[in-house]
Amino acid sequence: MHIKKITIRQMKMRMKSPFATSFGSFQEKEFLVLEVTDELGNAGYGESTAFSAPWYSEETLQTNLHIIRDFLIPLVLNKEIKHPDEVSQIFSPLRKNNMAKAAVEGAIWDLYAKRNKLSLADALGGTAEKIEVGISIGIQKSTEALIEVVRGYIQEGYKRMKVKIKPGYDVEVIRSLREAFPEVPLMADANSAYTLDDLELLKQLDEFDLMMIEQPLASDDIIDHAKLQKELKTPICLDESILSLEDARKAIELGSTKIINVKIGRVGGLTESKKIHDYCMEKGIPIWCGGMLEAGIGRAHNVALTSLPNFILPGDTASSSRYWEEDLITPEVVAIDGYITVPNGYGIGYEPNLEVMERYTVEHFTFEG
Ligand code: OSB
Ligand code: MG
Repeated sequence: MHIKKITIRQMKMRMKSPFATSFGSFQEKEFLVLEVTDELGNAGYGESTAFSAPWYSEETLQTNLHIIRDFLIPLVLNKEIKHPDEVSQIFSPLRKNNMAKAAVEGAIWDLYAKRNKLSLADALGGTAEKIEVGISIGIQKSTEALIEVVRGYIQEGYKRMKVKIKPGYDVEVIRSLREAFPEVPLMADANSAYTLDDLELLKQLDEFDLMMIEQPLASDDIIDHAKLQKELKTPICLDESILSLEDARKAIELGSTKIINVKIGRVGGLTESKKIHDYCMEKGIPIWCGGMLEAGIGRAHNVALTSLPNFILPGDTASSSRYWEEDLITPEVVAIDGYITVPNGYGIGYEPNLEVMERYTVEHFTFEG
């Protein structure tokens, strides 16, 4: 396929309520949507998962805009690409900037699937017809408020509850939740808020039968996580620390992680996600698909990826309505009783709603060969 035209849309959408983590709280979501067009007029879509500030990783909307415009687009525009697996190879001389790379690569995967009349899930080798999803719950004003929020999501049927923790909002909060819901599949995500100095505190979480604790220690660490895992019964799941298949291999070999949260943006795209998937499947490491508060295009990519067989644990991709009054795709993503049906239309299988998209677009940038 010949890449004829690429459009970047800078988007701004307000979430229904603020999302709070150990690194901060926000409600305005700014992100990029990419549209890549081939010589036949097919269009593929990708979403950058970088936030407006470098809270979660060093990438931001502005660094993504810079890297995509000045480095990535020139490498693919007017080029002939046979298969999207080539894209990560083409981008490999450029270090990191994984979310920027994933946004472009994701649009090319969607384009490839549409051109070949395949669903993105089929193009990736996915097999599941529906996927199990859980929900990620930000830090709440009080434990009572959190219990009520969790109760609501259990009633909606979500398959597991993930709650954010931070120092001062951890053991007692989890204890109260466990008392209120003795059976619910429960896990905690610390987003790197602790160090090994907190070992005694983290060990106390072992009594609550958590499915896992996500990224308790530094965002670039795998050494201390290995030390911590030796002291904990609760499995550690790495998120921020895993940027590639090589990172996954090293963390698994060291014993730093027993489960991996795969985020397409964080690892640099769908091809790398698939490699991590295949490696973990071979090693018996369960994985699940994380979320970055995506709008519809990004959610659609997560749904397609999650249809691969080693996505054993429920992911973080909930209904569009979890964050958005209206989403950018038709139909919206809907979880019913904790399941999302993997669409079988071509490409991502959801139609971008250009009228809605236009309303939330702050700026467009178009590149034509
Ligand atoms: O650590 O998984 C995370 C949101 C923003 C940044 C980091 C994370 C999260 C979530 C929410 O947990 C996942 C979602 O609902 O998209
Ligand atoms: Mg996380």
